[in-house]
Order: sequence, then C-alpha cells, then structure tokens
Amino acid sequence: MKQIPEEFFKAHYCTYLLFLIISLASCSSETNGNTGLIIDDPYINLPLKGQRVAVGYFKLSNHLNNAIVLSDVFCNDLEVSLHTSLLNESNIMIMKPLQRIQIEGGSFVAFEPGSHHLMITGLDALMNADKIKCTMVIDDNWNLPVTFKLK
Ligand SMILES: [Cu+2]
Repeated sequence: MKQIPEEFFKAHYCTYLLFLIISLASCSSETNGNTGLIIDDPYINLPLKGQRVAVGYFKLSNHLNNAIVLSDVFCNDLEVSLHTSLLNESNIMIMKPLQRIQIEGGSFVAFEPGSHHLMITGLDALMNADKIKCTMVIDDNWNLPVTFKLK
C-alpha cells in the first residue's frame, strides 16, 4: 500500500525538477537580452509638401548600471544625423549636429521638439509606408533595432 504513493511522488518530483530546470534556463537567457535599454514612442514627422527633410523623435532610457553612448542612428539608405536645437545669443533658434550623447545609468535622453532630434533626408521613396526600421548604435558596437512610426 505504501509503495504506490512513493512511486507517484517520485514521478512528479522528476516532472517538477525538469520544469525547474527549463524555467531557470529560460530565465537566464532573458537577462542576456537588450532589456536594459528602452526606446519609447519612436516617430518621424514626414516632411511637408515641397520640403525634403523629416524630423525624428524618441525617448531612450538606460536601465543599466553603467553609462552608455548613443553615437549613430541609421535607416537603410536614408541619411540620418543627430541634431540639437538651441537659442543663440540673438535669441534665434539654431541647430547643431551632435556626435555622441552620453546617457548615465538610470537616466534617459529625450529627442523631442525644440531639443534633440533626428534630421532625415531621402524619405521620398517611403512616403507610402507607415513605419521604417532603423538601428541605433550604442557604445559604437551595440546595434539596437528600432521601428519609427511615420506621422
Ligand atoms: Cu536639425
């Protein structure tokens, strides 16, 4: 009478052990992903009729412990450059190219109207699309995929 429940327990113990191993394995592979960096609301304002330049925005949050550097964004054959807007001494809004943007651990950078932005030329051929796939280059060798909505 005692033998049956013991066998039963053994069989279930093995199942449980197997389940534990599988869930541990899947856990460790998840932490290897790009979960430390979050890109929120990436979008591109299409150029007005007759203009050739589109402007892109997004928010990049760094949930890692260490600082990262955003050095480039590229979208296939489009020409993309990183810019910032600021007021000059005559109180006129001007734009300056940005080379590298450092984002401290636990911090974020917002590309938004009136501040940092992406200047994009060559969109003419994509006017019928509603999104484009791009890549952000982090620390010169980490390629982070990002899909921009076209508005
Ligand atoms: Cu600009």
